[in-house]
Amino acid sequence: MIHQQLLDQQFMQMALDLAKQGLGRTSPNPMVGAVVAQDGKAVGQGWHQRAGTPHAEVHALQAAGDQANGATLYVTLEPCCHHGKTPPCTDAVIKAGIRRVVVAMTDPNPCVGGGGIARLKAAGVEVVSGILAQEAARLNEVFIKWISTGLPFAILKTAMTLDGKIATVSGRSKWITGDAARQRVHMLRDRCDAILAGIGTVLADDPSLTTRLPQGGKNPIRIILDSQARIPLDANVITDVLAPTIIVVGPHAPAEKLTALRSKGVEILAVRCRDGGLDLRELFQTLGSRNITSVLVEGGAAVNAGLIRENLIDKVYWFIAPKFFGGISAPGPVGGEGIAAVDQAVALEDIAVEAIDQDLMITGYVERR
Ligand code: AOF
Ligand code: ZN
Repeated sequence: MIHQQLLDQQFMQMALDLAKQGLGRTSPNPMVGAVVAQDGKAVGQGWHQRAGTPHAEVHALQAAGDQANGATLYVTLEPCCHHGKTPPCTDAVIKAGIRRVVVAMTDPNPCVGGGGIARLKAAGVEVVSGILAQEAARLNEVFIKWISTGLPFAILKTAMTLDGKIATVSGRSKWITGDAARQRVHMLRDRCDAILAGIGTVLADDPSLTTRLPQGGKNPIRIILDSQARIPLDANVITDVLAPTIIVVGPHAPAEKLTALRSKGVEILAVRCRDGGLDLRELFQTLGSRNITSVLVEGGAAVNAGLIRENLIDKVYWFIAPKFFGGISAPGPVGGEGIAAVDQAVALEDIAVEAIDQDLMITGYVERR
């Protein structure tokens, strides 16, 4: 029995490692890995490579061929039982003669939601669920948030000096952290569907917000919060056409400017205003409904504060460089009005700290209250 459990964990770990090969490429689908095992040996492996293509189970079953008959299938997410862009995996599993299915977690997609497991059991397949469930949920934190709330999973990234500044008193910020830390940010950009910044950042830095890694990478959709449409027509995010750009404006943005922006090929997304700023929740709902499952926020102090206040941030990547900028008026990473009482603080959990050359990277999840 113990032996069986260890074996199950081992194969599930293999399936999780396979799933990770899809990192940043499966949106809006989850990353899924699968292993077909016969007599304690892996005879077929697969992972979901991108949305619209076969699911992990199908690849693994194909690789196993006849050896799938009577075998155990390990899969990091419950096999689907619905007709989406591809047919139900449960049918393929049953047809291949799989005798036992081990899943890490049920599929939070309401189209599936336990139905896949039920379907397998009804067909006489033995099903074990919950092996390495935590690891599987962490791997698909983006998919789980998006499919169950309709909102994108938002990662707030900031780089500050040891004295808590994201720019000098004259507004300069290139660069705060070193090369290796900045490369980590490009890895994040590569796997997020979208990147979001405020107009203040665009006016100050004219960033391109693209992914620059030695091996290339995928550029996220660029989203600029610009309620008055102040963005210059020659800003990099408008002229470089390296990725789609969406300018988010309020109801009072000047119509002529919007026409000029549209003629440059960027999309204008108008949202309501609330509490003196753009309605960020409405924006996030719209992004989610367009299959944007993850957003990397590289905002300035105001954007960061607004998203934190609206409880829209899920995870943070906080880079700290061992230097001081000083200056009372030099900005910190989170602006806004702040809070009065210490017990109102937005807290983080599951903290990890990593040293990257001379810089520190702190990651954590926003504690839901
Ligand atoms: C699996 N294995 O490898 C994946 C699954 O449109 P479709 O047909 O690709 O279905 C997408 C949904 O299927 C997705 O939202 C999730 O619920 C499930 N994804 N399921 O069993 C896979 N990628
Ligand atoms: Zn499937």
